[in-house]
Amino acid sequence: MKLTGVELRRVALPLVTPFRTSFGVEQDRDVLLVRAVTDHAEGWGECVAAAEPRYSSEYADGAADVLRRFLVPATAAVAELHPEAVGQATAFVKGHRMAKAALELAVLDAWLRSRDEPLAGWLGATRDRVPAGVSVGIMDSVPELLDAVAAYLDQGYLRIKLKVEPGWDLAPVAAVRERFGDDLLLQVDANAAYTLADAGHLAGLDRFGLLLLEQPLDEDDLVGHAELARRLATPVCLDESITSAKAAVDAVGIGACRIVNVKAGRVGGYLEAKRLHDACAGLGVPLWCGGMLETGLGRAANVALAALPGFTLPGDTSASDRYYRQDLTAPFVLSEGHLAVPSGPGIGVEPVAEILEELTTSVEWVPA
Ligand code: NPQ
Ligand code: MG
Repeated sequence: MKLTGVELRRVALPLVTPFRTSFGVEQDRDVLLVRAVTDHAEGWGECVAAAEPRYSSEYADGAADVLRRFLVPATAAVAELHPEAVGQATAFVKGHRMAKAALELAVLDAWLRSRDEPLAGWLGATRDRVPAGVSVGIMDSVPELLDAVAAYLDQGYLRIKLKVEPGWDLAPVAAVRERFGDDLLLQVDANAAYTLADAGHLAGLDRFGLLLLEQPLDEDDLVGHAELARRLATPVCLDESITSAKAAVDAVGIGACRIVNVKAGRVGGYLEAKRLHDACAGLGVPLWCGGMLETGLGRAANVALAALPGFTLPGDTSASDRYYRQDLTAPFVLSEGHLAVPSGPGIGVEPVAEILEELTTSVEWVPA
């Protein structure tokens, strides 16, 4: 297989409701899509980078720049293209994992489609549906939050994740526990909004029986997380800090976390995510699949990954309508709190042509 060229397409999807986290408020998902055209088949990748570098250092315009100037040319120079070759050909570029992951997924999708093979099976998935959790943004009031959580539970979501920040933590968690009971699978995500000085305050979460506390401290602060973890009964889970399979093994090894949130984009692609899965599953570390407000294209690949046996907790793999009234693909829908793993070749879904055109804000062709 040889690369003919790559299309970099920006698409803007309005969110059904603003999504507030400790790092900002999102109104629209401005997303970079990558379409790999090869001599055998075409494939889609979705870059998880946001428009602004608030969750991580990467952002969509930066990803497009490194793709057009470095990653696509290096991949186009590969004579016998295959999924592993993308990571090898682009290894000279430091960082830019989300950009690399998007290109690797597009090539992987094209390669799997040319072989008529679904992504899930190729990755080693052992299930045909995955349990769905939902990430619930920071709200203006506790009653508003309780209404939102009640609606998600009515829809069938099997696990609730509350976004927290200083000033919005113990009270919302207490209210959700009080209203929905101790059996509700409940966890919180701080997106790095705290410091070690908050350890005593965060220990106040221990009485709520949370599944986990996600990324309380800075991305770079593994040692701080290890110290915090020693002071909490609630298990610490890392998201932003986990940039590779090795980072995950190291974090677990020093006691910085007991649970890992896996996002293929954050670790540089699905191949690295698979290596992370195999290493952590071997250590008995519980995994779950994170989410980055993906369109149906990225969501399809997430659901395939979440079907691997090491993913023992429900993920942020929500239905399309959690985020979008109109998804780019046929919508992912909840059935008894689960999403079906796509069974078609590659990622198993395609954009609906008219919707894709309608939501596209720019298109650039990068020839090989
Ligand atoms: C997390 N996701 O686990 C992320 C954070 C997040 C579902 O909570 C645009 C792009 C907006 C990426 C908002 C969930 C985003 C984003 C939140 C990622 O930390
Ligand atoms: Mg997170």
